[in-house]
Amino acid sequence: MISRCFPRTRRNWPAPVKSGACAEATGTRLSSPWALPKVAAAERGAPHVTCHSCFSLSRPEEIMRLSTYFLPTLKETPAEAQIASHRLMLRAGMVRQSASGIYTWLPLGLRVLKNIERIVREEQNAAGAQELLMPTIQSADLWRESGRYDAYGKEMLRITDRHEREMLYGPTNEELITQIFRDNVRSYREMPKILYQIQWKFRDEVRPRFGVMRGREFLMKDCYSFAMDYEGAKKAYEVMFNAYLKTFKRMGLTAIPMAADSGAIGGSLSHEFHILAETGESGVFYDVAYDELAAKDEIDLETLSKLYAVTDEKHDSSAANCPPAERLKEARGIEVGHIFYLGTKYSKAMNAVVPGPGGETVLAEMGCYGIGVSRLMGAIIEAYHDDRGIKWPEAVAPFKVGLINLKAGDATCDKTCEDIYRSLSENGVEVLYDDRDDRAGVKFADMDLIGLPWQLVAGPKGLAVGVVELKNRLSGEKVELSVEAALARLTA
Ligand code: 5CA
Repeated sequence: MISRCFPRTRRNWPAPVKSGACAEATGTRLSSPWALPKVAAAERGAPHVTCHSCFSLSRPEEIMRLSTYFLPTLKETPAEAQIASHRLMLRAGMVRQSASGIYTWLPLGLRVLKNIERIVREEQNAAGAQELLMPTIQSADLWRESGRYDAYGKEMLRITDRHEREMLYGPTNEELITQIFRDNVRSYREMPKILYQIQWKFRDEVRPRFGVMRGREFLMKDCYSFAMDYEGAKKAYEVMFNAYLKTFKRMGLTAIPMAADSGAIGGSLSHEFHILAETGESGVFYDVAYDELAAKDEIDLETLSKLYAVTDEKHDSSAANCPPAERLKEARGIEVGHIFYLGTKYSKAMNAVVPGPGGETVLAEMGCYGIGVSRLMGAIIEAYHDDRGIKWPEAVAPFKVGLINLKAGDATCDKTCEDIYRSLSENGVEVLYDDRDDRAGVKFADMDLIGLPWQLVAGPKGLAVGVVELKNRLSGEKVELSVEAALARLTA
């Protein structure tokens, strides 16, 4: 049995104690620096101590401990943040601004971003779209083909490489995907196609604000459909439309599809998906019937097209389908998605043709479909928070459970918490363990701030009579129950 040091890149880095004070636990000799030594069950309850100089781990299991997790929370409200989601993302240690509208995603924030991304990806795949990944840097010449290089204006970040070639950081990808399609799809037999990516975009917004809500660098899911005719394009639009409703619903959001302007992307039919929020940047008008429809899973375009829901640029109280004042709601919305029927705007400009059954050349009928993946995080927080912090819906939460040890260092509390942690992990439940030696008030406040759906609290008093406390962050409901019952509730 020897003591050994682990490489500094290991995950779950424990907080070091004073140099030389390392109470190195015993590990067996390892064949590779990445292998984990087996730790006897009896040793698991041993104190968790490490040393500045050797960075060794006393107990190397993969436990997400708050004492070592990189979670720089803030007590004070940052002055620059004007809306709740921005304030809470900064205070909960999820993001940090690197430059105006450009953010670093810290571990807690990144976990949520990945969850949002996963739901978006699953629903795109389920809708028959295929994922690819295009570069962030594109050639200016490609954009000259569509005529958008000059038309796009100052929002586009233009770059010149060392050979004086003009490049740009993609604000969107219609040109690039049309080129890929044009160069690789050879026959009507390969049609239709729906291709998407989840990739960073850059738009040099005049007024980046509200944190990730209107960033300059942001993560977007952009999807593009190619069909042989208008009917095919309309079908793809409808499929995406329903996929969007499902996607937002899975995140706990009710998104209202609004007839919208197509702006810089172009095309003749377009819907924006809005989450209602007082802090939303867009004004919207809609028929109260949407509130009832929102509860449904599938909504067909036919039903929707009869209802009135528009962004303020399109609002017209004299329109035939505009409801009377008592049925018309005026609100503010956060645009989390935007879909467009493009027709042949890009295929015509870039000669994206497909040979039809009779050998004739057919211009591809296109659509494009965007979701603001990073913006969604702000939108979810706007919908789910209180004055103490975030209240994550389970589907996107960074961890499902926050396990609070009220007396770190107490052998019974430590052992119970670690057993609970292990048991939950083995059942696929993600847990963040607050093992810090700190006041209960601090622990409760931090847990409320970061908003994990469940808080499981173990303290010496409760354990003495065999109970822990389980709190639901969303409802605020608290119950005392046995460890076994708590585990059963959380793994059900
Ligand atoms: N080419 C299409 C999508 S394939 C497109 O670019 N559409 S878009 O301009 O409407 O953007 C799609 C979504 O990205 C928007 O609905 C919004 O949710 C998000 N988005 C747009 N600009 C920003 C921004 N500056 N910061 C954060 N998210 C943004």
